[in-house]
Amino acid sequence: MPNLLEGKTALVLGVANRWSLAYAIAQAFRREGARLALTYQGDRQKTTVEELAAELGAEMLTGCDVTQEQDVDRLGRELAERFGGLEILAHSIAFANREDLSRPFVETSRSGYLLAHEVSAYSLVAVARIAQKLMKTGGSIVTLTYLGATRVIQNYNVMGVAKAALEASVRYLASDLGPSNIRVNAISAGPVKTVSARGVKDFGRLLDSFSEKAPLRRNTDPAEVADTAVFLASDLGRGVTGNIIFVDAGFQIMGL
Ligand code: 1JT
Repeated sequence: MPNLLEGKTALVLGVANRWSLAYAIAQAFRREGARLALTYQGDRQKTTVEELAAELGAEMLTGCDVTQEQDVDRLGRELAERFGGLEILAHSIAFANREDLSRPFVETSRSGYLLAHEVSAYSLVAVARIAQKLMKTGGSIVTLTYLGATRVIQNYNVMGVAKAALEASVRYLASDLGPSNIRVNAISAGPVKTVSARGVKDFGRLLDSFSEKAPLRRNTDPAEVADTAVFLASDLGRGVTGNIIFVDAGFQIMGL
């Protein structure tokens, strides 16, 4: 089913390396004929993301630290100059301090709590504001979340609280931007062995118990998360906004 995104321009935030969910999403968008713009977070990621951007045939690559308002504003201006507008925005960014994903949640520091929320939740609001200006004939904003937003999942801790804020932000943004024909949704992915997740305590064990319990008896493949992002970004998803779609091999329906 090629060309579902023909004639559309997509901004993908959060490509850090080949294992990033954002990379799988950018690949799928490109496969479907979208023009691509990517951002990288800092100088440390620049070279890696430059290579990936070239492989993907991205037409724009720029640095953007979402905690810096001037970076976000500059991103908006560069997109306007290069493409004149935007139809798709994929937000695949999160951060929490390592120690906040291993110690008891009650030990979360004020600064760790604020940092996780700023990077993982507020950033969606900041980029939605620039998208609103660029998406003149409507568009689709997609972000990534995780079950830890609504259930207590050992060690997910402050990220779960930040994802709860992100999911609520999806609903408020969907309400604000709906009249401009801009849809806002989240994909709740099952755990994926990305570079960020690899450093998480007992992550391998979590993946094993996940695949034992999930109805499909396997883990989540980044490509299937990406294909759901294509659906939401394409006209096939035109009636869907403010939703959290689970792409998790069915894991979240299970009780015991
Ligand atoms: C971050 C990290 C956000 C890992 C993430 C994340 N969203 C999902 N994961 C995977 C994950 C992590 C834990 C978990 C289950 C899944 C790493 C740091 C940056 C932000 O716990 C059961 C901890």
